[in-house]
Amino acid sequence: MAFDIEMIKKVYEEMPARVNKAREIVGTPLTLSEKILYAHLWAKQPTQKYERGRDYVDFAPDRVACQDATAQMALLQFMHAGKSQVAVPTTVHCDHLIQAKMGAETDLAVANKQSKEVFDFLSSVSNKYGIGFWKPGSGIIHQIILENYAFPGGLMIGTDSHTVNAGGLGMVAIGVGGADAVDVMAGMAWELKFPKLIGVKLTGKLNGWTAPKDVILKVADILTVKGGTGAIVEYFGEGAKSMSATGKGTICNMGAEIGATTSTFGYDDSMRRYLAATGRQDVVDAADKVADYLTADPEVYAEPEKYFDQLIEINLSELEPHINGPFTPDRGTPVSKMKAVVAENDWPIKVEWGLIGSCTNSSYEDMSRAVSIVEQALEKNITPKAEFGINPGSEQIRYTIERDGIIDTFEKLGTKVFTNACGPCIGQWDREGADKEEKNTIVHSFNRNFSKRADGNPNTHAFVTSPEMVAALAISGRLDFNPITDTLINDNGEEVRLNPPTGDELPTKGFDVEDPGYQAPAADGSSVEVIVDANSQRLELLTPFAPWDGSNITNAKLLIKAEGKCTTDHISMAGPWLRFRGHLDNISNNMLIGAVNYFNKETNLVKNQLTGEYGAVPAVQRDYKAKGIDTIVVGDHNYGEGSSREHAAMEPRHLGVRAVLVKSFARIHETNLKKQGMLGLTFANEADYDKIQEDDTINFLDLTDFAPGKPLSLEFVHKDGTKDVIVTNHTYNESQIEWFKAGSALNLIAAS
Ligand code: MIC
Ligand code: SF4
Repeated sequence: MAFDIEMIKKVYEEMPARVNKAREIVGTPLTLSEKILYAHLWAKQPTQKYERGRDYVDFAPDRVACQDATAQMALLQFMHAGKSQVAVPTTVHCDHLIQAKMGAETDLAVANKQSKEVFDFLSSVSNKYGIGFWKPGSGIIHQIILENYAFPGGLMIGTDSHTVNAGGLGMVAIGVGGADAVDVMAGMAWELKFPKLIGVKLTGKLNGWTAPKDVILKVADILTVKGGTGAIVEYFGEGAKSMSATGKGTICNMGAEIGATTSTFGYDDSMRRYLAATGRQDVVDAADKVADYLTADPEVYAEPEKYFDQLIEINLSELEPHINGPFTPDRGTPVSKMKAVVAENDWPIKVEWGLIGSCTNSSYEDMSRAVSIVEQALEKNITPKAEFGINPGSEQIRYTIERDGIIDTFEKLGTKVFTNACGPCIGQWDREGADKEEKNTIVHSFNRNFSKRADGNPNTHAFVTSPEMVAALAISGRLDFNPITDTLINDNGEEVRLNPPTGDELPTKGFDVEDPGYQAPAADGSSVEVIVDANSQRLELLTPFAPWDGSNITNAKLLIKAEGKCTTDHISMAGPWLRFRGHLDNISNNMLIGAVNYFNKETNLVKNQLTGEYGAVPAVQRDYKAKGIDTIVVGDHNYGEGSSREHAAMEPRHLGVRAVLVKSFARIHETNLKKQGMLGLTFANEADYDKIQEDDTINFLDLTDFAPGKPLSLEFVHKDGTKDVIVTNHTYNESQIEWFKAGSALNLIAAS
């Protein structure tokens, strides 16, 4: 479990010279993000200035993290890379495949049985290739990374969009698809378009009911789900310093929900305290020697408007608790407006469940502040009106909050303590009655609230808020309850008020744990065998995708024109489908089943142009594939928002979709499409989306001249014989075009 202090010291040793050189080349004082990025160039010493939002740059990350649901595909790909060991420290975390139902003890045992094959596979691959393995029940990937591996000034990638959580400890940590992780594990450079920079200046101080979560709920409301695309969000100011490291983690975590590449904070005392409390005083000692390099230059914070591409200012003293939702994390409502907004909309007022946990909000501080509200309910004799569930972020947190009586207090209120894992956050929730699809409201401290996400019920209205607000709303049982102004009637018929939450940033008696759930890899893994049963329904070895045949794609059919929000949850749903994440053919049966068909407004019902009949998207696509007919998918804005799951790109690739043409892409998904040898295109003229008709046949006119910066023209032949030529843009550079030609990026690695 060693947190590789030698590697960290080396990063710090090399940092000053590289940053000083970068400052000279860039010619201005540097932001923190620039310092970290320039200190991690693949070429080591900076030799040129990179244009933000334009230049693709090769980086050398310090570390890779994978979670079970994405690690399967990442490691199946890595097995093709022909390496005996991973080239950089890497860990795998089992957290997504554990369903929440009865409570931790039973649920974990069930998961260990049901997903044995997958856990055994991940454990043996990890053992073989030198990867640290965190067993089921050890905790949620991002919490474990924060507790053990994250360090100020580091660069990390992870096969999960919330890898960005590690910004809470001053890292640049970025979510990627598995194929990107394979590059780094195989010892190659990792490519990223040099991000734009958004500065968020935090003044004032959080107080009363307001929590770090409210900062990001507010930022999401301002920037929307695509406002952070292609940018790093850098937080600074007095308000930043006054927040705990885990609170900073919460803010960075949900930066994924605004599409940001990542978010980060400068090194400060809160990070020192957290590192020391988690047994890493030596990281503090090493970081202190280069502290100036772990934060932006003072000129930047003095005149931020000069150095950031966009600047936002939030006064924490005036910030209100927020409740965001339903169905999208950027629909923010301050608590004082909730009564009016709930009444205006047809949202069910009664709160059925309050869930506290997920990688966003499962720290010791979160649990202790939430329990301070629960304690009041007990003391003031209030019976909670909703059910409660919690998922501690790690075994270390669970053990410590049990020792400190926090679990006991939660349980007195009838709370279900689920496994230290993702659980309901990713639809791993066997919620009683969800199949009835009744309209209802739940509140949670998670980050995402897309339709069907938590319990599979499209009519569940999920609202995202801070853990302490979840506790208050669940106790009151009302979505429009404002704990700052409203009172409750207790069991004795008295009017009572909930006082603002209190809690401890870190456990006063220190963290404690008996068995954190870690398995170190074999020193020499060459004799370790990795077994995949040929008849398995859960795992399937990969067959390489075919290379491009060098000709234009012609006579392709439109598979679906997706309307509105089309997140990775719509493209490759999680929940029950998580079990097929290691089996490409099986999971392909969920391809695009959540996307809304523009022509009939239905999900999973598209026209098969060959038969004229309507069928499920995967079935119709399999029919085209069987007949050797190519297809394309058309979509709206921010297509592929949300998860890093590359299944959303591999499934269409596997089933024979050739191109995805949309108004705009989410970053990770666009890269995933490129890596898997697909064409990801955007309308040069957004209004052309309207020209696409249900019975269209598509001909590429100039794919044979595919080149960086050169638009591609597609001819859409309509049913009545008329045609529209639509010009599309793309962002493929030279090497990415090679991935397309080779059939996938992995085919290129395997060939070398
Ligand atoms: C999520 O929050 O949607 C997930 C599940 O953690 C995903 C990864 C996955 O799909 O496995 C993510 O955010 O990248
Ligand atoms: Fe797990 Fe939810 Fe965090 Fe994704 S967002 S890593 S599913 S806890």
